[in-house]
Amino acid sequence: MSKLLHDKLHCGRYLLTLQGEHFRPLVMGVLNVTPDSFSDGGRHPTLDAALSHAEQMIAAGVDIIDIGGESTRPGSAAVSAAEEMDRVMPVLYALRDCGKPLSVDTRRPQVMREAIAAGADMVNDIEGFRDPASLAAVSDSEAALCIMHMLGEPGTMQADPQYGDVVADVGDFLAARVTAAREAGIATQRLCIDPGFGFGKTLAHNLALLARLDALQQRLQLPLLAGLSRKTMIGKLTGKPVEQRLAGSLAAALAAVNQGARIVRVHDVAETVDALKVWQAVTGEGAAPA
Ligand code: 7PJ
Repeated sequence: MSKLLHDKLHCGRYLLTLQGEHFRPLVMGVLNVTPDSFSDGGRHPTLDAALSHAEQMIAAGVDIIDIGGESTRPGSAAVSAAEEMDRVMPVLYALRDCGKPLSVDTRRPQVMREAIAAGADMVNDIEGFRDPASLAAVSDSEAALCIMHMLGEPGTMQADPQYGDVVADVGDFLAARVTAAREAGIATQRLCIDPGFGFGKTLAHNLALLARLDALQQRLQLPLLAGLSRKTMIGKLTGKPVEQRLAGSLAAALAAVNQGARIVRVHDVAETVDALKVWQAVTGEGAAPA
């Protein structure tokens, strides 16, 4: 497992161990706050559903909760800033004191600012903070940044993506964004990187990145976050629809941590936590499970 520049990720109110004796891979649980057509008809069905989902993730051993109000799946339509804020902010306020770091998955500087003011510990930007206003929104805070690579835009990114060498190209992009973040006054201890599986990548691109994740992490010496859960690449490999991708997603998460990923972003927290306990007992990486 490659060495990192820092032992702990400075994540708002929290310090998360990234290497050494007490390290174990961290599980980021996805909390989608999007209107549910199958709601039970409560007064705040979207909020209630999100909070009970968060409760389940906490009970299952989640390390970071990633709150998202905008769907960025390939081909998805954009939501307005007001709509995104209406979805995300009540969940942030409600979970503020839940004891787990809260991440906000957003591309909007305005949402970043409001979220940090409300207590968000991390900002996860699928655009990798390319917008200078996004770096400005997070610079004067303690929040961690997840800098993700995406080629193009969610609406069109899967239309024939091209790279020279995908690992080198993604590394170049991430290195440039890390430099920009440092120049904006953001401490290295607040940064993690993400190759952005499925964001402007073919199956071959995704597999090349997964197989060489540790090379990418070694180049930047920053903790790497991998999001593979239920993605199209799992569907392509298994022939399964999205609701039957659990086993494939667990295999992908293990492949990622085996390649040095420090954080995995997943939908199925309980199952991933179990898989990682077994992986860790076998590989002897970091801390023994309690
Ligand atoms: C990712 C993400 C990912 C980070 C999404 C989905 C699509 N943020 N947000 N990394 N994916 N950092 O979950 O399928 O891979 S939304």
